[in-house]
Amino acid sequence: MALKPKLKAKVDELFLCWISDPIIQQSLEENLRQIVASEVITQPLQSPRLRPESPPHIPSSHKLASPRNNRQIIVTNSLNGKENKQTVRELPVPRTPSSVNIPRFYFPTGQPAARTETDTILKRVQQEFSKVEGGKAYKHHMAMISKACGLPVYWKMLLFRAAGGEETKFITFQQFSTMWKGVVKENHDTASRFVYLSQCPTGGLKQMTSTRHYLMYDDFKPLIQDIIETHPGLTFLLDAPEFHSRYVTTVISRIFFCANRSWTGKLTVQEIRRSNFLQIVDMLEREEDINEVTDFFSYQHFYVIYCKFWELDRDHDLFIDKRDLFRHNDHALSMRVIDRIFSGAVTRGSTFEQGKMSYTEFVWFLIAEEDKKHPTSIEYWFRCMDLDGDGIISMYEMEFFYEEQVQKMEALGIEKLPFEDCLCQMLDLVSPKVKDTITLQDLKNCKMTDIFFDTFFNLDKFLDHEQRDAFANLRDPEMDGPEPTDWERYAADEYELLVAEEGANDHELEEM
Ligand SMILES: [Ca+2]
Ligand SMILES: [Ca+2]
Repeated sequence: MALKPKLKAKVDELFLCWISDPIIQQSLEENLRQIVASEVITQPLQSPRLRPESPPHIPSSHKLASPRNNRQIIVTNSLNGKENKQTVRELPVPRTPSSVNIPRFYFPTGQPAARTETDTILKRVQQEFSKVEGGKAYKHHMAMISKACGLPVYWKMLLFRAAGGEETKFITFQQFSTMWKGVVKENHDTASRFVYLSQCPTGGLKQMTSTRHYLMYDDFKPLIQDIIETHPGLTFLLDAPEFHSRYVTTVISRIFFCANRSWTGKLTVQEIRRSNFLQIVDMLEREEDINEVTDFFSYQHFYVIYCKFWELDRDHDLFIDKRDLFRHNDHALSMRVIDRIFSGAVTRGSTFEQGKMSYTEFVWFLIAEEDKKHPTSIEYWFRCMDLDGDGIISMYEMEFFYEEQVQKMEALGIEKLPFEDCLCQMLDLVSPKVKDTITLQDLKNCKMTDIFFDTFFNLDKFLDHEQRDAFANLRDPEMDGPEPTDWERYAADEYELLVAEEGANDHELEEM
């Protein structure tokens, strides 16, 4: 068979190498001499591979055990062809890090508790059930059962529903025990138990077909409705059921604004763990004045948000359009930024409706507008200003928004600052890592994002910042307590104004 060209070249090369070997040449010369002299060839040619200095071949009858193989191997005895079982000396396995016993350290649903903990809890709960008539616990018994579980009082509705109480109107210890064992089986910390319980269908855990590691808006409704119905600070709201769903929506929107840092509309166990939400739910049972709970639940905050929306939503269909929003705060916002808000830059998914802003979206808008230092607000306005979505606010984008501010200042006869000067001031304020381009991180590192954003789209506040004495707000944290956020300050001021307005209206009516 003809050799393939490449192979032939290799054989030629090897042959040349072999024939150039001085020992081979010497041997060949000697053999040639012997042939010519008709002598017996005494030194047959040897393959260089069989020269004594080459390592010996392993006899084919001896197979080496794999170093990883600790089993007995079968060695064939080449002499009699019989198989002999022979134990090959096991190679010692070096101690690798993987064989060291590292305790488990990643617990996405929390660290499992000892079995005895569940038994202790169930024993305590059983005692509570023994106190109620017929062993039947109704809604109003659930606070003490929640406490017996070592949980905050306002988890009571979640426990009641999960045990199937929504359908039967009461629960027994047996129902509770089955439910609780199901909860603690896979969920070992407070946040994961909260998420598990909150997504429970009306019929209870026994009807749950699949579980999620996140919560959606509606999952919070039973908890907040129960807070309306049982918190001492909200008793006055019981007589106004038409506002219940507005209050619920407001609280849920605020929870998502603060805690859903991924903007997905799915509040994960991790996000809940990182937020202060569960601590606030815990705090509710110790604070009778709901307005002191400024995170999420304050009635005054709800009142301000809802009144602000009501003023803009003239036909009261719970949606506002661009023109409505333009009227907010006496046309303080620029049309260009309003266009961006309505473009879907800050609301996406199934809730987005072209040209319309829902009440939920308004809650986000108002908090972002009044608290421009909050991380979610910074992201909100960054999304609005990053027109091309490339992750940076460029000079072009800043100029685009500033243009409208200049037009407004001209119309009002106010002395305007040229864009170049404004740009210098803003770059000084933010001091971005890379010259002339502002990233989201740059803004998050900056302590004065309110000034930055107001410069580009809220003329009233921009002029306010210009005139404000930098030292006017200096305060003594030891004397005045923790500083309220911009949002808390705004909500408190607006609430007073709204109440004063209402008082004046009542007075007018009385005089008529
Ligand atoms: Ca409307
Ligand atoms: Ca951009």
